[in-house]
Amino acid sequence: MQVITLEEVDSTNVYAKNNLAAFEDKTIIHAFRQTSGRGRLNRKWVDLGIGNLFLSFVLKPSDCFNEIYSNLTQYLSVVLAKLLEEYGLKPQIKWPNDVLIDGKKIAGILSETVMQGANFKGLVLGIGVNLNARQTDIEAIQDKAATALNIELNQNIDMNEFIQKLADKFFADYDEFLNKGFEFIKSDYISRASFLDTEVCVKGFNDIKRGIAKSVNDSGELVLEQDGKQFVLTIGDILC
Ligand code: BT5
Repeated sequence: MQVITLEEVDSTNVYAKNNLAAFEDKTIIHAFRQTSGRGRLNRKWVDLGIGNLFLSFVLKPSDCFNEIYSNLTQYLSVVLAKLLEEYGLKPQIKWPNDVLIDGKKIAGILSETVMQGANFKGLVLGIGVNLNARQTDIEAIQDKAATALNIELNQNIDMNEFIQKLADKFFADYDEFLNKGFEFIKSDYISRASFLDTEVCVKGFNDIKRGIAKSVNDSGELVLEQDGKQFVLTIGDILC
């Protein structure tokens, strides 16, 4: 596992995608500053200053795309949740891959698939974790409640140690996850899920669905019940 460290970059995901051919499988791109961090669906990831984590895993698991790769964000959310538990926190996962502390967002995960024409080239799995943020900067994120590990623990966090632990945990079960898929992490995911058996509204591409979040199926999809009918959602955001 090689770690490439950059002082500043627009986005570790964009950098990894643009230079994918130059990187071996399992390379980690880490930047101290990220000027144009990307969230899902064209949203932004805010850089809360030096000491916060911006990192992308370059993954080249095979020559062709496998559905299981879509669940890597959920795999990483479980890995992160377990790591935060080692720091004494009680993280919760909000479908599909948000990691929250007491309902506040501490991390964001973004997976991007790289294709060349019809050929699958690899994946870039990015993660941002608020490790050392100031409360005043956190409050500047107005559309969502957010927090940081240093704020939760009232102490500074050693970023190198955190990266090492995150990478070790990620790769410890990575091969087994690729063989078995979401089912391999399902119980770990469900036991940390904050949304099951509650009424939720989920924003998809074109609509918002409201209903009871009944379960997460073996493919990691959300099963929603609305007026006695069940819907299976593959992508979306739980808004409330
Ligand atoms: C995400 O998107 O949560 C995925 C974020 C992935 C960021 C990493 S950093 C390394 C790599 N390189 C990149 O360019 N990206 C990845 P989404 O679920 O769309 O959430 C975005 C929303 O989270 C924003 O609209 C804000 O509401 C909120 N947000 C933005 N920055 C935040 C922060 N630092 N802490 C907590 N919440 C934040």
